[in-house]
Amino acid sequence: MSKKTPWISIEGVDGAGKSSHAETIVNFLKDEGYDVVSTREPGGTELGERLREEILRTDMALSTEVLLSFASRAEHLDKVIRPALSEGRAVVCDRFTDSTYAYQGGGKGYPLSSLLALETMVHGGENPDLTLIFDLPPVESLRRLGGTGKDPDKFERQDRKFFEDVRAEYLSRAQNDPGRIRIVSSEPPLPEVKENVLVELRAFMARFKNDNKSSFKI
Ligand code: Z5A
Repeated sequence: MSKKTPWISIEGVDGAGKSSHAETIVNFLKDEGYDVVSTREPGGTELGERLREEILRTDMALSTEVLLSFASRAEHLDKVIRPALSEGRAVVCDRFTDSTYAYQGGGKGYPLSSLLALETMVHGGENPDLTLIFDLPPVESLRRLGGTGKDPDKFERQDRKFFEDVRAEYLSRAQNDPGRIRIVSSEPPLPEVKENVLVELRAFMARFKNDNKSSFKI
């Protein structure tokens, strides 16, 4: 039997600290002995990166935005995620389907039942083994983003109410799927958040090895 390898996604409102902690997660998995593929959504493939530019920069109908997000995801699963996992590599994905529920569902009001139908079509039962949501009140995330000097994309130009709705949807998903989704508060200083990330990763890895005991036998 081939060894099952972990797939971790990271989520959160803009500026909540995903990028700041992605490296910690990758290094943790490397220390556990895995080859790690680090990837992102929208994007992760050549076509996905082209779709990303459209999704982030072009004004479009909400259903178009949803369909392009899932199109990027279909390509990503087919070309990057499934091959990596089946070759025994671990995957760290900066955003995945929880983002679509949070931004297009919670933030923009696209029906969650339609998102579920698309999720079922595009990735069936496949989901990350662990999702870390970096949680931060929007007032603070907007303050942090204001300090980056980056040209804001169309999501970053949304108002505080939008980010509050995005955050609420993330928190609701975490409550409904506590086995997969863990919340990490991004309010404390970076070193403290990093330590909390490591606590979550150690607990996850112990569960993951236990749940997949048979594939860890040599
Ligand atoms: N999107 C969507 O709508 N639907 C979908 O299905 C998918 C995505 C998949 C791009 O995502 C957009 O795509 C996203 C949703 C949409 N909305 N936007 N914009 P992205 O992940 O590429 O972009 P982002 O969310 O804006 O990520 P980011 O700018 O890289 O932010 P971050 O990774 O969460 O934060 P950071 O760069 O690590 O930190 C931001 C700043 O805060 C930085 O200066 C840090 O040094 C600082 N920071 C971080 N943590 C701390 C702490 N603890 N204390 C103090 N300062 C901190």
